[in-house]
Amino acid sequence: MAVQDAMADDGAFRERLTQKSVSPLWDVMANLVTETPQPRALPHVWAYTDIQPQLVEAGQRITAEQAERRVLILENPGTRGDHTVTDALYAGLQLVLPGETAPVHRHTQSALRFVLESEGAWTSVDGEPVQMSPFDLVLTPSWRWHEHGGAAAPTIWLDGLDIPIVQRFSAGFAERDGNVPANDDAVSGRTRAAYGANLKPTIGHDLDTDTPLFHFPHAVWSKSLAEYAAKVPADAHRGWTLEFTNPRNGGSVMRTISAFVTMVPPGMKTKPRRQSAGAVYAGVTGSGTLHVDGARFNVGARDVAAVPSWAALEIENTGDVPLVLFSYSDRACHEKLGFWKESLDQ
Ligand code: GTQ
Repeated sequence: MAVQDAMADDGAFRERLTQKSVSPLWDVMANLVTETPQPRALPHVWAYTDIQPQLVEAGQRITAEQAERRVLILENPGTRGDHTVTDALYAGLQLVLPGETAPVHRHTQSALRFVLESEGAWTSVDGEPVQMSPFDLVLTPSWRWHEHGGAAAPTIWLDGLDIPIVQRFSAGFAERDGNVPANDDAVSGRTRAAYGANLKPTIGHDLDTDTPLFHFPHAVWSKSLAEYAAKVPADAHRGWTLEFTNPRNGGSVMRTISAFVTMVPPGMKTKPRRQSAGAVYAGVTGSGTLHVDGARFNVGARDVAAVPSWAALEIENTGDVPLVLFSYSDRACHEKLGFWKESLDQ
């Protein structure tokens, strides 16, 4: 008789195990130790034209002050209600209306903002303000005080956070009161002046911290990406991809989250690539199709897509201008913890 049949017959034994808060590994071994990642998240695209009107309506129903953060969470259809976009990451679309402020707070969770619509909105990090223009990347690393303010027009950005990771470790702390320490160093443009040109101050130097540079303007990264594309051929699996880095150590832009920009020229479809990290893509310019494990998802400017761990991804430019995508993933964690794997199909 097979082990499992013998066990199945013995209901009394199983009942005793449950009462004693133990369970048989052999029931679940194949689910716990899988040959390849088995993400619960599904590939999915949120069309901006679908979600943006819901966010505008939210703007009529609740103020930024009341909500603390006026955000519609992108709930992955495979894990609805878990508040996750991939198995380990969170995504949301945040709206700040003219004249509003999303109040200052800080938390363990690291956050990035990828700006979708803005005319002069701002975020401040430890008191230092930056202007947010469309397709800028703005970071609020772990435990930094941050607040957001609206300007001339409604402002919408994509929030990317490591909320599920912090939740799994039950490591979350937050402070909301107004006891923000005065930061005399918080002069607009200070971190860009100190770190923005491949130079760094020789004092106050700690390799082991999050990036001091927290604003990566679209005007700067899009120029680098275009110049890179003019100098080297597109990679068959990645097109042209550049990673945003921490200028102190060259590593991922935050300790838990990596961020990238990718360009694929008209007529190109990349070859299938799998990575152990779960990723979120946002359209910047052009139009294309993400083929995820063979299923097709159309993406254009401001659309957001979830690509779960180990899904085979091909990026096809279906238009006649370059397809540019921003992405973030939990690769930073995978690399630090020794989990990172990638597979390139021919
Ligand atoms: O802007 O600080 O989407 O704390 C979720 C949690 C945004 C924020 C989110 C947050 C924020």
